[in-house]
Amino acid sequence: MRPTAVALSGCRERGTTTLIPFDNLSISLSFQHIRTKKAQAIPMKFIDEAKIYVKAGDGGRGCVSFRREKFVPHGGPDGGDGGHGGDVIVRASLSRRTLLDLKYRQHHVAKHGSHGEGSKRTGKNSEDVEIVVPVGTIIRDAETGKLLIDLAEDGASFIVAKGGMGGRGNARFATATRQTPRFAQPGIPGEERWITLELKLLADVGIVGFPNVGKSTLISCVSAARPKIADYPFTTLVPHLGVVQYGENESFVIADIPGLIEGAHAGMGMGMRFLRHVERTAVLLHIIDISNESDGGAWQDYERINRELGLFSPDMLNKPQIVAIGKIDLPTTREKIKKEMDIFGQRGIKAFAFSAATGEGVPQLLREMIFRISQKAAGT
Ligand SMILES: Nc1nc2c(ncn2[C@@H]2O[C@H](COP(=O)(O)OP(=O)(O)OP(=O)(O)O)[C@@H](O)[C@H]2O)c(=O)[nH]1
Ligand SMILES: [Mg+2]
Repeated sequence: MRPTAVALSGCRERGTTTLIPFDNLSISLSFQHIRTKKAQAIPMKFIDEAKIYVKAGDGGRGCVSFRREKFVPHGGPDGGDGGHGGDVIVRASLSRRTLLDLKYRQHHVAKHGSHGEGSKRTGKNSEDVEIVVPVGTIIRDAETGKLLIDLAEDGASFIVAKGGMGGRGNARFATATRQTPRFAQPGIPGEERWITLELKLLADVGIVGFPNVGKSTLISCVSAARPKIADYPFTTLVPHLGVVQYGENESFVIADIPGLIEGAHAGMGMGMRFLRHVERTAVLLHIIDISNESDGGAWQDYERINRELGLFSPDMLNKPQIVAIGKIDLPTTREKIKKEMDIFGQRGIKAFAFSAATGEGVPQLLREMIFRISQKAAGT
């Protein structure tokens, strides 16, 4: 097969472009200078939980009316029906990234249907109220905790409060034996409830690891995502998604979340709050940094992070996990890399080695991610 040139979007400004053979694909990677300065941009507030009140509109009242016209005897009942109350609908859209809007606007109330009128005029139906949320939002009834819907696709929508039907007017109740009904139906009240919304980002690969290991550097090298990168822990404070493009028109989504530390399950560091964003990924990419002399070794780090993952949810440990030791451009890492990788090998785990700074090992890592995603999709 003819090699295909693949531009991995994102490798950034002032970078040099290199072509790296990737089996029968060649991936064009541009390697940026690793940024050590503090990023200037202030990230948008990332809100991934919200509780809101929704109330649909009541149906309009049916009308009691009788036709009264000059020279028209026996006019009869002509009260029209009430209009429908508006629904409250939640719709998922790729245009939203967080639930921030809902943090500031808690009440979402649709209008009531108009009342019916004489001359059999039906009341006007009210418009629905639409709440737009990011794709990956899960909605529950706040009182019972019951799952209402998982809006996992762009454009998916769900009625969280159904508008009431309009009441029937007296014209509807006329029969041969009851020619002058002096009653009509009231409108049905619209549904109301409190709901909770929880965002769980949808990505194929989720990056986990201790702070400062180079998670954000990798995602910014292989995708257009631009998380803050700096030489101190907890640089990343909110999750970031990046789209990695490969092949003709194929892509997968990779998520960078804030670093974990030992005791995260008990709230240490950033805690486990953001782990839910990699809960639904097909594959975990576990990045380990051994460049620090004082560290206890890659295996120890690997076990510590996995312990935290398991404490968050045992399911996390059932996910395919790719182990990758980063920063192999650094002499301290180079010295130890073979020994460290052997330790994984002896335990039956294939560890990868890469440098997001020079690009060494990145294509192999990407190939493994693509392979594991496809394996998961095929259910193997
Ligand atoms: N030499 C070298 N340095 C790297 C490499 N990858 C990342 N770094 C540096 O390591 C530091 C941490 O990188 P980040 O990408 O911010 O690490 P992180 O894992 O996202 O950190 P947190 O967001 O704090 O969890 C930065 O100073 C990077 O420049 C690499 O491959 N080689
Ligand atoms: Mg980071």
